[in-house]
Amino acid sequence: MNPAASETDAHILNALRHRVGKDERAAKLHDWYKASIFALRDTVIDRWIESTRRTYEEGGKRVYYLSMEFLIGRLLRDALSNLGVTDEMAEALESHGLSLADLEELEPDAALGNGGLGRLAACFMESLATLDIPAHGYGIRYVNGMFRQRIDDGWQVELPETWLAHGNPWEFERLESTYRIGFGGEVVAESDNVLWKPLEEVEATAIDTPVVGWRGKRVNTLRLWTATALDPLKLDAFNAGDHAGALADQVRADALVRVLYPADSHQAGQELRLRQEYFFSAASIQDIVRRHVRHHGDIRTLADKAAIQLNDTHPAVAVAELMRVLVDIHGLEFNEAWGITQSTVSYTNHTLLPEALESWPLPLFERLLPRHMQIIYAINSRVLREARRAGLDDAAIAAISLIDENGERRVRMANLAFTGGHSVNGVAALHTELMKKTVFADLHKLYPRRINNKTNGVTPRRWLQQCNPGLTTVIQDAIGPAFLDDAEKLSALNALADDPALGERVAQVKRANKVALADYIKQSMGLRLDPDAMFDVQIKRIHEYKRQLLNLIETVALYDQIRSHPERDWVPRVKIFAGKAAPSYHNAKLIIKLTNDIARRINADPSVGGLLKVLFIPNYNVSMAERIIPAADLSEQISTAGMEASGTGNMKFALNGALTIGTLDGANIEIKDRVGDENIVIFGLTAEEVAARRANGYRPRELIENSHELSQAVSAIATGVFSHDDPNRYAQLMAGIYDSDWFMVAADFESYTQAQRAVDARWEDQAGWRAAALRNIANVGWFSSDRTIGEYARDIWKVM
Ligand code: 26R
Repeated sequence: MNPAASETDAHILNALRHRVGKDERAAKLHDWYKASIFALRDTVIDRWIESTRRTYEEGGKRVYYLSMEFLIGRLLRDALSNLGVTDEMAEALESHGLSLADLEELEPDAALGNGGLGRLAACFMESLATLDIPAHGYGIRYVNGMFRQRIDDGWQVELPETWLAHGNPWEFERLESTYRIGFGGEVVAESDNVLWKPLEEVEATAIDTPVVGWRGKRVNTLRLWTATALDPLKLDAFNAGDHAGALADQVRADALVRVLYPADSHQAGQELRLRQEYFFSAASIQDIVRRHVRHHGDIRTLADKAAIQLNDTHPAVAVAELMRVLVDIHGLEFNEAWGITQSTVSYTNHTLLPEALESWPLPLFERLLPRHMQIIYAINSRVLREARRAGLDDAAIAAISLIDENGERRVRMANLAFTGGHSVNGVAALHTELMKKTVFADLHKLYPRRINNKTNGVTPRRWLQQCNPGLTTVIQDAIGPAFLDDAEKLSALNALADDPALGERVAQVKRANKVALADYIKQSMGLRLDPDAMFDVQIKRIHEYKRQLLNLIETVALYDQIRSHPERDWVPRVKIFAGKAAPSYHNAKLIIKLTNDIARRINADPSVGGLLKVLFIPNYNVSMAERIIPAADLSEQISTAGMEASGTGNMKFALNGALTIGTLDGANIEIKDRVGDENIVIFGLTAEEVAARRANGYRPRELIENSHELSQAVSAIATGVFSHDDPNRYAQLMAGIYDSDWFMVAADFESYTQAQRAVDARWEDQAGWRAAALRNIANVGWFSSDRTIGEYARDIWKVM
């Protein structure tokens, strides 16, 4: 063993004996797993303490990223890789006949998020540490994160995921960081200031997880809040026989941190969700203010030392909470407090879908947060007076108002977040332009300098180096290691894109990744895949705007074509789907069932002769993405133009050498601009064309009836060809396409099938495909979250 490995080995054995309490002769795999994490964790903690000391000594500005979701996934491989100790850990374990890969599989995914927004927060945390920016992430320590998806007879079934069941070696409780969080009650006047007297209170306690940056330069903190009742067990009630009553407060506190809301499409307006939002926002604001006062004395310098980024509107109530703390507790004048709040806070918007924009019924908001309601009225009167002075008309003023007066009155969280900060950013160029033209048009008129763009990015550590070590080695052999520290240096591959030897090596790695995925699918689903077929992948949340249906209808049409023209040179394809549906989203769940119905039929049909396979991989999560993306040939990014704010999966696929078939939506546009028109397959209506079609009375039925291929496919699904057990199962779903087709599936079908046949033609020219794959890898380094965070740091937070 080399010296580093034997030192690691000694460390593991010591942890096994003294922290796990096991003799190495009796240790089971999960004991070794724990011991390995404990051994590694010591190094992490040393760097963590060193980073924290340095931050205090330097006394500079810190970034606070407030997010209801952090979809971080597993941490073992990430920490090993970022600390550069993977090889010595693997070698130490091998000396006991153990494989590091097996141990890694024991770690549960930390799935404290739904999808794109939560995963972005996780990539940002890693890049903040990598760029050596002092930062804290603030969120909720959900006991049950994203649900586990099981597929029963083709249908999604949701089960609780118990990621904490066997303890979490990465977290540290910080009892000294405990705050009281109030709900309800009333506002009373006391001499010359007002005071909120809450009816209920719970305690929020910090639980910290270290976040290791690349090369371990800095370790930052992800601080997640958990809840405890002030009086967790009322002994007198218990002794009097009222066992439930004695525990009632703790049950209510537990509920706050019990589950992540699994909806990413419709805001349901549940009271518990608003309570969660306030709970973590208020705890975070109190923590930030306390740290500031302790280290800098004067609360009025807050904006010089703290930048608070709101990840969507979920923490928007932090604006009102900060105002409350500044005015009611620190005694500042309203105007001064407002100036400090605006200078400190900024907000990122992640969706334009009207049904996903948060607003709360005013009576609910007022009952739960009476003082915050007063503050929001006060903010609103300021903002509306400004609007009036600027000469805006009544319609514009109604749109700017923090209170929606159409029908039942509601508090608009986006307007609160927009007005409460100095920066409002979109997550891709098109999305940012659409923000200015649609939801925020009037606010943009009033504050024309506030909206700015920060195109999303992904961390190349997790999404290239860790998930695709084979490709990483090939790239390093070709262009040297500089790209490991600066992903934009991948551009050196451009000069080698047509080198057949390099193309061959990249293709070998891709094939090995496909074989590994096929093995996994064989084991877990019993399905045999041909690794030489094109792996065509659409993995993301199931949503009508993401148009899994367009892909499925095209799959059915292709199936028809293969059966009618078996003599043609069809390119063998494996169509891979995965993703979760919000439990209350009926059509999304039906789309999962349809995928499985189509898969069963096609996979069992000998007449397609193995040319087409369809599969839905259950329980898509971060770890599953890390397995699938390196094995993909084709990346499906086919949302209705104007509806996907950015997308980040699109970036991960391109970075791993998949070609994209996509619409001119979100970051696809910027990917096209960087990889070049010849290295991506674009189809479909533009966002402007979609808007024009909708405005001019779109008639999908005519379109469908005029296309033989499309009408065959849609009517086959509608009439039960894939659902003999329930022929009407998809009648309504398909009627939606005939009658309204809001997502323009029919309008884009022709263009999509043509694009797919163009993809086939490219595949036939393997040398051309490999060169295009290389040009994708070479030119998407810009989509590193290091670049994105660099822009936030310079333009919004002023910390670089
Ligand atoms: C209010 C509640 C129901 C809710 C709505 C929407 C909860 C969560 C969401 C998730 C949304 C905001 C989301 O994940 N948006 C995605 O953000 C990614 C990161 O910016 C984008 O890449 C992606 O396009 C966008 O859909």
